[in-house]
Amino acid sequence: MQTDAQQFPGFCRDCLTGQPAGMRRCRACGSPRLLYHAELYQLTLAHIDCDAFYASVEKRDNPELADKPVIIGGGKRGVVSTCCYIARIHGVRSAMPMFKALEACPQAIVIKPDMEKYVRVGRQVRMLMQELTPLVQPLSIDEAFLELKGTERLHHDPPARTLAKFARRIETEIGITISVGLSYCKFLAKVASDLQKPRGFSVIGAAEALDFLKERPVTMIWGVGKAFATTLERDGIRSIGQLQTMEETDLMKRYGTMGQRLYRLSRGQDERTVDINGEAKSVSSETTFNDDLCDYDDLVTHLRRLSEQVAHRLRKADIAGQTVVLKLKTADFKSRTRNRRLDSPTRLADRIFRTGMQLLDKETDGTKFRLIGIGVSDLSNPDLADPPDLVDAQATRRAAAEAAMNTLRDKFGKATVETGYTFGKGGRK
Ligand code: DCP
Ligand code: MG
Repeated sequence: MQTDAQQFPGFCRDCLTGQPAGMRRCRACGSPRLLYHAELYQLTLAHIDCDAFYASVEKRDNPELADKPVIIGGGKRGVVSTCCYIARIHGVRSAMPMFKALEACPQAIVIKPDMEKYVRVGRQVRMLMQELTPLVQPLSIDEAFLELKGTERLHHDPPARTLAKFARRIETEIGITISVGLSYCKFLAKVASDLQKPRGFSVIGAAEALDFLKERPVTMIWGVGKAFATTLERDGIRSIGQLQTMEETDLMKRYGTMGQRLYRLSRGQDERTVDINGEAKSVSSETTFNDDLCDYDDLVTHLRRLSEQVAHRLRKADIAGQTVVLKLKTADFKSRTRNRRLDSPTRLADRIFRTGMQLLDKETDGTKFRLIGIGVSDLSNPDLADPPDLVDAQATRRAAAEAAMNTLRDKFGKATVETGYTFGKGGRK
């Protein structure tokens, strides 16, 4: 007997019935969510990302919220962690200060993040992913790459259908929704999963890769952040199509190894495979200054903010790190990296920050810097992180102070409480 996949060029994402070419609605259930693509049954590399993850979990647990705009955040930093798609219609976005978000959407319901719950749900999703294939590479709490090559026999279906079934299963068993990107490489699978959110399923095949990328902005390329995009823009480069016309040697001369990445990814060439051990080796945040800085206090202000970002990302990825890494780049582009290994892993902004300050202290000798970064390596699971500190009573007090501050912030909102270092300048102590 022929399978649906052999017989029909497409299928329905709701009931999985195979569809003859050109259908607009499913011939069995009437759903418009049909999937067709010339390479549909050849592609095997997927990226899966949960939709409005924290907000979806909260909506699942409180059905009264279903049709209301929901914002998660307002805890420690007074910013939006995420918001549901209804709140997004009003312009609310992740990382927006809470007061701005509430200006945009005053009727929104704000919920404080419950990290433990999100970590638990994230793990459940991951366990179901591992039933599809052993080749799962998590990237953060709510997303992963999956390689489904060779799973056809196990699932009696090609990867595209297996993934659609999986999306249904997450909805019924976990109660949240996901978006799927299917392609032949990691770069485009990740791009694809973002194209149709929420409840999306997008396919980017090898044949269309060049055309698809041509009109897109360079920021779509993995590794091109704001600062690098500005550099490219200064050189007149905005679209990936422009990169497609440039020589590899030219790009490498201009931008070093990043130039090589631009060359390859702009052409849809990405040989990276799904690597179950390939989780990040370090987590860091850095910033390039508008004007070079040499003053310790100025640098410390940035360090505090960056440490909080790192701690936030560690929590989001459910990991901890034991070595703190300070990175500096001098005005004449020389890099300095300084490490210190802690006696236990950490995910606390305060510990990262204080270690960073000690490392920075030795470097501020009048040298002008154009960039500062802070991060942690030696990543591990967070179970052993930040044990109650018996030796350093100071640290315990600071942790208690941090907790008390968080409570105050949650109660009175945004900038009521700020540490001496983010608000105004801390002194060198
Ligand atoms: N997150 C956060 N702060 C940010 C970005 C994200 O706390 N600046 C948290 C909340 C998100 C979760 O991480 O729910 C996953 O991040 P995503 O970038 O995948 O965002 P969402 O899942 O919320 O939305 P999307 O549907 O765009 O994936
Ligand atoms: Mg997500």
